[in-house]
Amino acid sequence: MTDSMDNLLGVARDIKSMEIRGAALIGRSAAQALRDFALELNTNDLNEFNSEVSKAADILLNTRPTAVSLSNSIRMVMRYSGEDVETASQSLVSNADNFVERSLKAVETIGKIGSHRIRDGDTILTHCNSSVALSIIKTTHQSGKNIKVISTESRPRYQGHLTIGMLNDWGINTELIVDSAVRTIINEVDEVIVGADVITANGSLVNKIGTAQIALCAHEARTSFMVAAETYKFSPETIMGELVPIEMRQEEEVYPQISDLKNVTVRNPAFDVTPHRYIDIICTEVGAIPPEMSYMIIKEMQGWDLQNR
Ligand code: RI2
Repeated sequence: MTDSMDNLLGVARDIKSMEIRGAALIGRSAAQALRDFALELNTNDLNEFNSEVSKAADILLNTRPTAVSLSNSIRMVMRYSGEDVETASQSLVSNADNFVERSLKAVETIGKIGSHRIRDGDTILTHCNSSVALSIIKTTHQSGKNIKVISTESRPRYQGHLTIGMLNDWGINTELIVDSAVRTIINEVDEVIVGADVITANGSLVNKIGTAQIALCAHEARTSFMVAAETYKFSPETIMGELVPIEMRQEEEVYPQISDLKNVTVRNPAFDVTPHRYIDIICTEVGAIPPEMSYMIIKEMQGWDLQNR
């Protein structure tokens, strides 16, 4: 196997095992892996270049089925063109670099936009470990507002532990709770802020398992529910009526000794769906929008052309 394929398979493995995780980082890592793969390809034959690159794209696409950041990032990188290998490769590299730059800038912009909605003295509840939701929280803290964050553990992978480590390093007053304590504490919360793996055409949210229960609690308690999502987290496929596949992960993530129990199985969906009516606002890099505007974001930001599918 060539070195370039070896490196790409390494990134694909890390995405699958969640060494590389978080929807934004998954998208950027896939774009960079495809870029490096193309640069290392040793061929002057454009047909061979195209076929190798598209094989590599498929390998990356098959790592995690839910996160649309992965397919959107790969789609953007694969819109390269060129008369020969050199120009095709340059075009692909520039697409990948643009995606990474656009993603990093979007995370920063969403941090600023979202922070305007948070008041001095607010308590924020967050779930899992979303770099984009945390960008809002960090920006708010840096703007001098005094905030407190409550973070769930986010079983079974405990991404909440990553979140509290980051909040601690930024000097933010933080409290950790078990996932099932959300209803107990919801009346102390001013706003829930979560990230997104996918936003559908009707404005519903696919995010870490447990998000939908939190949204239901927030709705009942009249607590504001904000989603932090770059425009490449919106799913063009859902305009065509496609359902978002929910990744089912291994039983052992939930109960390592499951093989000892012959009559028991574990169901381990990684994500759930929060209906749009429980979402107050989605903070994107092009502004804070009501979920009902998601269709427009898909049409305008991603140049989605229904005729050319
Ligand atoms: P950012 C994560 O998925 C979580 O569901 C998180 O809310 C979402 O990605 C977005 O993360 P996983 O990779 O893109 O932990 O905001 O399964 O960093």
